[in-house]
Amino acid sequence: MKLRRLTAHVLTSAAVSLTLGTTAFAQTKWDLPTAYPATNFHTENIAQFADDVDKATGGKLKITVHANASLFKAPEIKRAVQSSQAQAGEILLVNYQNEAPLFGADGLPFLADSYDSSMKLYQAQKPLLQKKLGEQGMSLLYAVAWPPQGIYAKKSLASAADLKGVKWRAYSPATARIAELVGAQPVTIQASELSQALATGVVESYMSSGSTGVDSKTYEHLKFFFDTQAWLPKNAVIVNKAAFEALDPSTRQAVLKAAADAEVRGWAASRRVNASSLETLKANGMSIVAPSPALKADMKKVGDTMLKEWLDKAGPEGQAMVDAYRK
Ligand code: PCA
Repeated sequence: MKLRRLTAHVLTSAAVSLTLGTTAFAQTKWDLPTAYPATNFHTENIAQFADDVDKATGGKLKITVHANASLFKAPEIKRAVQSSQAQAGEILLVNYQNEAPLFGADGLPFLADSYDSSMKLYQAQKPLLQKKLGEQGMSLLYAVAWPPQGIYAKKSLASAADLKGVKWRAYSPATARIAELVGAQPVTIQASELSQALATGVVESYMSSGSTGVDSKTYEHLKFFFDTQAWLPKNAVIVNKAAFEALDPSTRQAVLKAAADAEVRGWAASRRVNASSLETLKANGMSIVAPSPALKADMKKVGDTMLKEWLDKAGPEGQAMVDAYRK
């Protein structure tokens, strides 16, 4: 019995070698779950990354991208990669702030509120992210910022007082904290469930990018976008370290090269999508409004409170990171 199975195995391997014309060919397959729709610029960028890896390795590493939280829900993706249920994955870093404050550094209102400052913050955050993920058996391949975050609302907002009692969608601990600070009612809903929540009236307001407003067709339910440009949270593509180290050196190199390219391409795409998505919202009847000085001042105060709270939790390491960023 044993011998027969072995013979069958040898025959199959031989057949594979013959078909492929090489004895050294071994194909590796990875799953890469993401939480955002296939048409989102992050996901399109990841699809290109997977394609680049496929081409550069001559098909030796095939990465299947699972969009729109179809394989794992957004908050579960990091754990899935850590536990090898998926070899790689895309996570929204700020979702993991309760695990380590470091992950929430790019979710603090007005700490880094432009593409340039956000890239600078990323450079200060990156060594710490690598260290933390490394301790957890993972590695950061690349990260890309979402467009700047503004406030979606049903009615015009003169100041933050107009958000009192409003049903507010949060996607992270920080966006839930904002609700508390302005007196709104937070409910945590990930992007893949946002359209539904808007349609059923569970959500009347939220902060996010123009990109997510377009993905979720928010213009069908809410009429205003206050372009506060408050922060630019990042999606990070991470990999299970053991899975990465199991690759041969040239495949590893191809992954790193494709990741570096994806990072550059992703930041450029984010800037473009920031402009185009606001146009799309407008074309669909939304008012894109510059926040009033009062609303701006209120949100700035929220940001100051949250930075203070964050620094209290993040300790000397967090302070050093903020100092490095502000230098
Ligand atoms: N879109 C994601 C996170 C940040 C963003 O711009 C969301 O709203 O879920």
